[in-house]
Amino acid sequence: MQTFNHFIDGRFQPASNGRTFEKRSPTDNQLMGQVAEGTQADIDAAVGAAREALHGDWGRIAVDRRIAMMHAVADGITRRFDDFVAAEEADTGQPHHVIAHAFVPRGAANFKIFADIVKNVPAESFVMDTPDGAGALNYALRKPKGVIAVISPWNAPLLLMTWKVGPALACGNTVVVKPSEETPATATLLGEVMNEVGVPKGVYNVVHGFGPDAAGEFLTRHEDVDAITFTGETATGTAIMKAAADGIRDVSFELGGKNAGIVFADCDFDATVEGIFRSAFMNTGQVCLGTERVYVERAIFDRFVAALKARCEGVTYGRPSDLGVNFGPLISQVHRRKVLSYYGKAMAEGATLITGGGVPDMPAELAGGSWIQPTIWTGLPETASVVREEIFGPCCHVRAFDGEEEVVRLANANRYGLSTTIWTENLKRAHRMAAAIDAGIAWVNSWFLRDLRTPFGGSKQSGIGREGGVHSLEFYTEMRNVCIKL
Ligand code: NAD
Ligand code: 6OD
Repeated sequence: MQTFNHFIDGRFQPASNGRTFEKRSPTDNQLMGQVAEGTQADIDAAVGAAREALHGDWGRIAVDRRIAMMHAVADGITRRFDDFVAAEEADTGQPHHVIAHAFVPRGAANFKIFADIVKNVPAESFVMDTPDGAGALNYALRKPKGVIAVISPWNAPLLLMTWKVGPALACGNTVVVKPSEETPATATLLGEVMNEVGVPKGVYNVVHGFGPDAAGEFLTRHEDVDAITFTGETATGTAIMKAAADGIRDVSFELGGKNAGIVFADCDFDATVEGIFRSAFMNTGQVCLGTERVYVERAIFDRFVAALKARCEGVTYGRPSDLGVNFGPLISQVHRRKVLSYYGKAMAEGATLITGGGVPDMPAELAGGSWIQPTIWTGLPETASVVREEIFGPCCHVRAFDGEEEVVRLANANRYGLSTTIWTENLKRAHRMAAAIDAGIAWVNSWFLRDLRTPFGGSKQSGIGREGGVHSLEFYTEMRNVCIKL
């Protein structure tokens, strides 16, 4: 049995009132441990420690030393790779290959890349004329924004948290992280790494707990928080934006998606089936960038649906540590009830069920887990709830289309605009489609292929702002103009 305490001012500590909540395994619903339940006093202490560190060692540290420390954090994650993999597998129940090859390496990369960017980004400068002929020199200083609140979700906990903590710290800020209540493990473990590599106390703080009227909201409403970076549901983003309005705090939001996968008849068929399968079903469909709407050009529709069905019916369920397993459970029983309610709605709205639609038979020791079948529907109108709303589960609706104009109209008729994945061997068409789809990210013949220097974020109700590369610096620093009369 584990205890997940807060990490405040460099020390692990329980909640101020001693309260905890349970963390259960998604794999078998067994009790894994108790998590400190953050209070207002805990948030006050964490924000206070973060502010103190800004005024203290962290505020005074030389940039080179700060950058070296960020590399040390990345190396610390790599050194304790197996611990991070085990913690993330236990928290999420996702297969070893996803955690070990994709998510945990990104934890380390998120520290390295932003350290390098901060070190190398040039400063803006302008020389100007003055009436006396002497001139003046303007240059821009990048100052850290201050104390940053990081609110993160459960679907790729380490990747998504460090995607914000990495640039925030590299830019000289301090952070208070409120990880998802579902996945406390890797944020806690990162506290150990921070101490191991000598990051000053108060720079990285973690307060566990819930969102509304709890640690999350206490943090976003805290008057000494300078900016809020959030990944999660669009509805939560709305609540946080209201909280941020008091005190005019800046926000960066990575929110929900209902992303369209677009398959043209001229695609590389086998690679496309594999690509769409990954984009719809990786991480049991719990990826914001995932494809829940698939549009397939009519000429290959039947063949494509049959191939995707076969791929779904070949998945292997089981514990993350079993290397033959490639399909994990959903994060919780609560989330499974939500996804299953959509499975029910699809049928009630007249879907044709191609495969799945329920819960797989599992051996007795795993029967308590949040297992669910990958599911494909066809035959629904675009007005159906499973075609319009984000489900965040392993399911997609597949529809035939005729021509680019129709598919652009269908893909764009949604309130979200996070990503799209387009499959075609026609280069001109690829460029046209990438420009035409309303999305922050357009992948062509690929999906979730990430270069961390690129802008990342959503259009429409999928987010506010862009992070990644120098775009992260835009959010995590404030530019100050210095004008020197020569
Ligand atoms: P969520 O919005 O329920 O929770 C995210 C975090 O916000 C959690 O830590 C939660 O405790 C906290 N929270 C909830 N209400 C709050 C409030 N009122 N004030 C402050 N904090 C609050 O999201 P989730 O269920 O953890 O994650 C799934 C969602 O995240 C999906 O919608 C998915 O699309 C989205 N997501 C988006 C991206 C992206 O990059 N765009 C990435 C991953 C996940
Ligand atoms: O790759 C990233 O940087 C990122 N933010 C991925 C988001 C995945 C959503 O589930």
